[in-house]
Amino acid sequence: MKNLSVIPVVIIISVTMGLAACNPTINPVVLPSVTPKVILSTETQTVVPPTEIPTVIPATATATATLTPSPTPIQITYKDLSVCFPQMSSENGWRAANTASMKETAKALGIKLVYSNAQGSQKNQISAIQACIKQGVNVIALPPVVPDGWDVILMEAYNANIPVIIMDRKILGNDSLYAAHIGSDLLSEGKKAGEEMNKLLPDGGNIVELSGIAGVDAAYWRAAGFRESLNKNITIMDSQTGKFNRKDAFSVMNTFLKKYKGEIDAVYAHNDDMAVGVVQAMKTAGLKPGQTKIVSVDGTREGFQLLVTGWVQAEIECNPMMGQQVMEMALNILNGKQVDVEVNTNETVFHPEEAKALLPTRKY
Ligand code: GYE
Repeated sequence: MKNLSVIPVVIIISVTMGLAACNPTINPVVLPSVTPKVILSTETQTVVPPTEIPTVIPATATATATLTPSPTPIQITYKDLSVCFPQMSSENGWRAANTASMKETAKALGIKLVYSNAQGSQKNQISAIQACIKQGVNVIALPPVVPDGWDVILMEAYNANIPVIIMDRKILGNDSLYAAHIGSDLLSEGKKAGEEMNKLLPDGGNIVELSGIAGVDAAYWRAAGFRESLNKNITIMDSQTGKFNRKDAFSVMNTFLKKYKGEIDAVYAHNDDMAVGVVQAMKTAGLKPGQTKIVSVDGTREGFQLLVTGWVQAEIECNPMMGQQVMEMALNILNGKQVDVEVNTNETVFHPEEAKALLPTRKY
């Protein structure tokens, strides 16, 4: 009897998920997971007998609509959750804070976190997701190292009824294969950076840009937004990738300082690690704080220190502390609740004036 009552539920939901995938008006992500060990309790769930399974499910139907409502719906709690977190890398302080936020939140809520570090490789991230699917996790929270090439693995997760939350960077491809994206508004960060640069150079000037890793959306949108808001009287003399790290940024800035000696009024760095490298190069070249302005992105403690010491004039915040938002969303999805498909983290802009007071409480 037990087995019979489970099968129809699985069939109904699979059929409905199939339809949802074909119909863009249905977001498959709001469907509850059917991972039996968490969702279904045959003791309390009344199930539609096989003969009542509709042969054609209307396009607007949802999985919950096909189930006879149980008198007391089973609510999943945080303690039931196992979340797969195939982190992309450990490239800098921002990433470390992002990892810590996920680990600390999971610990505090009693969630089982399946963490791995892909060392910057998409191949490793895909293998980690495959292992998680095998293991039968409830949710996958994926910070994608690159935007492309996710459809096949996301389809595997989809077929295993494991919802995926994309976090931090975004992906391209079939957006019906994942539940939602939680992360920064990268275009807006770029625009804010441009606005800050305009304020620093009201009469125009020459600047150089240290962009993030080529092909990564954080680099793409930060560059695009910046160009959108930058005044026409400011010239971007050069733009090279500092690969989001201080070592590469140091060597790029060294070259810039030699090539454009005395011509650079300001620098736009796509993240704080690179701003640190830029400052090292400026020090080596004998520049003083504030002589050449810097606008940077992230707002890490190190970035704040550069604000306080006068090297950086504006910090565009990019908040890595997403643990709470990701876990809350995971729980809501599993409980069949509607979730927003695009959730932005709260972010602001910091200047030297407020940096000193805020530095002691800065978490990352
Ligand atoms: O700004 C940077 C990190 O993806 C938004 O990645 C993130 C970026 C962040 O390396 O410091």
